[in-house]
Amino acid sequence: MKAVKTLGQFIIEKQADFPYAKGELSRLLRDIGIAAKIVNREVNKAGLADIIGDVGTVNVQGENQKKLDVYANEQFIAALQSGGECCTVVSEENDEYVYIDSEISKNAKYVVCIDPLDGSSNIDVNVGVGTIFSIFRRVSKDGKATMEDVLQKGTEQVAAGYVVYGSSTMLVYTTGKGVNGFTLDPSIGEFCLSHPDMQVPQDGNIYSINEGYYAHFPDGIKKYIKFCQVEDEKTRRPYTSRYTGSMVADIHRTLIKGGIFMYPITAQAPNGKLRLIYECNPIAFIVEQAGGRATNGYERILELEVKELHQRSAIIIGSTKMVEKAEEMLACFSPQITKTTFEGVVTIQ
Ligand code: AHM
Ligand code: MG
Repeated sequence: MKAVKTLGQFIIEKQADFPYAKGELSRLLRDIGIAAKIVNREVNKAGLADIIGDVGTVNVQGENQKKLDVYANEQFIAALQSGGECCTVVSEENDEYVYIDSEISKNAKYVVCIDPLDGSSNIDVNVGVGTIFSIFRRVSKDGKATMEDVLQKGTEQVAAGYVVYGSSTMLVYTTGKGVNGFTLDPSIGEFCLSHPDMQVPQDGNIYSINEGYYAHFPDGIKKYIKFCQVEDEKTRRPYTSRYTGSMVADIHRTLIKGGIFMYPITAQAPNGKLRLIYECNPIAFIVEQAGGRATNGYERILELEVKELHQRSAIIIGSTKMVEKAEEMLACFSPQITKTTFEGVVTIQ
């Protein structure tokens, strides 16, 4: 019988890939894994205890904060604080970045950017949710971390990952040497290696987008959606459509089965909806490491300038061939958004 390999064992083994590493990144990943187990326990209980629903507060994005958003944020920050390897956290749930002010974090070298509970509007209805994290080495030498430390380009990430709390709970991460997935075995309380060296298929037949906003998409995206829907035996079209409203769940499926996930600019979200630092960049790093492609339709996500903490971006990501096709169609049209009505087409932006 094959012995199971836990996340902890795997991280220690892989430490040798970084000849000068002193184990800090490994400890940081371990701490994130521990917080993920605690959050998983609560997510699994949603519905039983008084943990579903809104807190009654609104975050910097203007979104209602769910009780579990707040709980997950506290758990991850507490784990990073007690671990001692992280100097600053950027979180979807905090307007400003959070200094980790403790004696053991004095010399901490890493910045962690996190969406503690992505897709949280799905909690109340038992659809999968996730956590997304991104790790950078700080640029400044000492003292409190600066804006320069937190506004680094995606290409500077040293690690990134997500946890998907779904029909089973999985942690998937990369340190820039491929992507590995671990499934939580509830009987032993450990993440165990279940998906070594994950590769996103180069082509696929699933497209994932909130088509409810169709009228508000740029013409290139409308054209690509139509391309997905027409019949063509050779290219296995029409494709299938899947969209959960939880990016982590949609990306996890895309990694395993292939496909394309799109959240383009829309008339309501002229810069896109998803946040660059703690949603698009980490997911782009993972998908590229698995052999896929990640762009905003025109430029590589990982090379986008980061100007502010909660900056948004469009994202088109997944199987390389599908993303390239969408880019090809975007290039044929103006990036302008035109509103489709029953009467015809009206330019609105
Ligand atoms: P959140 O971080 O506030 O949960 O928002 C991000 C989520 C993504 O997981 C998902 O893909 C998207 O928002 C869904 O948005 P929409 O309902 O506009 O399709
Ligand atoms: Mg999110």
